[in-house]
Amino acid sequence: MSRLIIVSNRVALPTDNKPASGGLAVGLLGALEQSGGLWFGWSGDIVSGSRAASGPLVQHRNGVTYATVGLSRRDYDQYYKGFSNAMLWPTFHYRIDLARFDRKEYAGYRRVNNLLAQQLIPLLEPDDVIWVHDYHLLPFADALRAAGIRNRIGFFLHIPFPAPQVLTTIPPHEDLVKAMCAYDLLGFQTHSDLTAFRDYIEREAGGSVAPDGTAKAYGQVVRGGVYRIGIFPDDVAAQASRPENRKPVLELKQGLAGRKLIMSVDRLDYSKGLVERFRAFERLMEMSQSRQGDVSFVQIAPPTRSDVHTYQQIRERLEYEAGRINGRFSSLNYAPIHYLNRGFDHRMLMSLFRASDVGFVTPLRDGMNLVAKEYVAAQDPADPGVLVLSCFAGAASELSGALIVNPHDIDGMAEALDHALSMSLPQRQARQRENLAALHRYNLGAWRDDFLTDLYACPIVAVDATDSAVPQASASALA
Ligand code: ADQ
Repeated sequence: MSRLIIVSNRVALPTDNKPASGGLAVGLLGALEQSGGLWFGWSGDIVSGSRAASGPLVQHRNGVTYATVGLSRRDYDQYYKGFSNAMLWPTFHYRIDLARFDRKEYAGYRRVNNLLAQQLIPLLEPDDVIWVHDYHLLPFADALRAAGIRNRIGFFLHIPFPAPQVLTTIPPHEDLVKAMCAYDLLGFQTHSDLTAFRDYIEREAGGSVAPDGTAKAYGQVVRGGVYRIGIFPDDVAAQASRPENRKPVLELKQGLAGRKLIMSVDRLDYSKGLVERFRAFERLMEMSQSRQGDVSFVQIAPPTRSDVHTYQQIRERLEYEAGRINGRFSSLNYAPIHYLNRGFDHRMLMSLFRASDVGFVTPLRDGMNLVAKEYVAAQDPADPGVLVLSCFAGAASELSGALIVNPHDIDGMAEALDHALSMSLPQRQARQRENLAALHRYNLGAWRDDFLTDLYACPIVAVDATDSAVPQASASALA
């Protein structure tokens, strides 16, 4: 079996006290352990320029090899904080009002992709299969191909892929999509993401899409598919009912004094629709006097990317909204919103989900949204909570048992909360069964295995003696 090489922007090494965290890491590690593979990427450290260029640090943990590199301050500012998070992230989430383009940052983005590719090359073996993750690394395969690497290379985009009208607001959009075509296989979260990519190929790149979905553009051939990322629902269910968490959950319940509980958990990000969500909760209070004092809303959202300006702004805005709404509806022994601006242990979060009545997950745009899936998996089947979910999360097309809302419709969200809070037990159970069936169908193992099966089936790139930098499609890929 070929070795699997995973490449992601950040590599978090498991330690003795802290095993691999998050379902995604666990899912990918499973595949790495089987193939004796390697995980390559940025260590998260900012180092001096000479150390950044000194080659990866290679470490072995539990049968997996980790190769990590540091980034210089300039690389971090231009590649990570700049083009990736101030241009690609907002634009791919349809927030062109928040996007900021800077040519130097784009040059830095391409430079760091080249630099990372150069650092990986000495570690590669001829039949390794390479799986690259996310928007920081759109041109990574292009950099490898330019250096003559012919291995199979696949890419999975964890965030949405925008419609061409939005994508073309990025000045070097053509350069980016051309670079993406250097991959053998592109994986997207949903059909609308894949369709957006194909639309760009046909309408902007003057390329074509064959009936089998293979795209041909810029003299390159790339396959594309939808691979719905999931979780391991049984693992989440086990975490949610851990006896260790019983005490804090009991304390929470005592604090609620019989009130119903609405729960939300996100990274603090403007794509997650937090302000609109707070307003919808406020509208629920306005709509119905009986809800005042009867329901509490817990929002957990630790800061991320806090050195990016727009993230500082969203934090200030939310603190203001939480204070304002609490000022309106609190009494001496009741505050409607508990806004916790810090991280929690993942297993504890799953127990809190189980203890709640409603999971309120309303991103303005989201690739998939694993929190929605974790909320469902954490529920007690005998007395499940109700998921209220944004129609703009990838998960909405699978979780038909959720109450689907438009996060721009504050009244609609408030009504959905009201409906969820008053839903009968048989209705909740029926919805939970529907959602759980979807979770099992699209679990994390299926996502990983389907993607890798398709990647291993891609034909090896043929060597073209006239131009080694341009990968040539094999005839079978066009069939
Ligand atoms: P994220 O934007 O980080 O991921 P999401 O999928 O909701 O969003 O969460 C990923 C993981 O982070 C989940 O396991 C969740 O429990 C955890 N998490 C989120 N908030 C947390 C918090 N406050 N404390 C602790 N853990 C928290 C990106 C894309 C998504 C896509 C995923 C996976 O933006 O659309 O679903 O990648 O592809």
